[in-house]
Amino acid sequence: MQRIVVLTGAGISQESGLQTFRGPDGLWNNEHIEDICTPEGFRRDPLRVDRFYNNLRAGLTAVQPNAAHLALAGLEQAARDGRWQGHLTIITQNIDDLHERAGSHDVIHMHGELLRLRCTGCGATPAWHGDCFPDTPCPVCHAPTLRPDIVWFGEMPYHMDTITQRLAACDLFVAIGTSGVVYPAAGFVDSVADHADTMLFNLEARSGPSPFDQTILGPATHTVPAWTQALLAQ
Ligand code: BV8
Repeated sequence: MQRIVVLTGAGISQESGLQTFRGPDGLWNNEHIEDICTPEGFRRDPLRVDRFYNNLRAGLTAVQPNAAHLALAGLEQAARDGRWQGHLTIITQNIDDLHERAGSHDVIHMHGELLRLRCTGCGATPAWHGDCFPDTPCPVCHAPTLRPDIVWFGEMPYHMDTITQRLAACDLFVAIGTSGVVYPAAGFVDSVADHADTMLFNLEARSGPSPFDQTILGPATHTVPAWTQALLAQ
């Protein structure tokens, strides 16, 4: 039984039309990370942060999963059908729902989800498809204490216990479309190096020595389907 853990970043959703963070038209080119993607930034100006994520949330309805998302969903389906003797876990840094819309079920959103809010009053995490503002009442406790259910810098990523277990048990770790800048996700490859093979699928080579055994360059919609098809042909 092959146990594969895939870590995805913004690059897997780029060809669906969603912006990456640090590319030529990166999301962070126009915003200051510390003003948007930190609890301090939210405390300082909650309306600015709510508007940023309202805009991203509205943009989700205009995009579709791409061939890379679909290839990973197809691999998970093949395991369910018995066509592949393996187990696939997707850990995503992305807050979009494209893995789920492609048909993947075992998806761990370590940085939260755009289509969910969190009430800092009662802890409720309601699914949310519309806009949220500082005075939007929590649907459970009715207090105006809702925020995006997203992990900002300085906050604990979600599901770290499960992630640690899956990484410890895998025999192949695959990173797709991530710049390897943000921790702890960027350190996963080092944590598996003693017991798993590692592969990076990325549009361009990263600077400096690579911690990955293999690097496959190119757009994810080409490289990922080729990889999963080869796996299923084995
Ligand atoms: C934490 C929120 C404690 C949602 C995000 C100094 C050293 C080490 C660490 C730190 C440090 N100082 C501070 C830290 C911690 C900090 C950190 O890592 N800072 C960095 C900047 C140094 N991390 C944290 O604060 C984290 N929390 O550490 O808590 C802890 C630690 C361990 C265990 C428990 C607790 C919380 C980090 C979460 C921040 N939230 N997003 C949102 O707004 O989206 S980060 C955001 O950027 C993403 O979520 C993602 O994780 C991250 C990186 O983005 P990528 O996905 O990699 O995208 P990027 O644009 O950078 O790259 C895209 C890549 O795709 C490129 O390489 C490109 O070539 C490629 N690509 C493009 N197109 C394609 C493609 N590839 C293939 N095909 C294509 N078509």
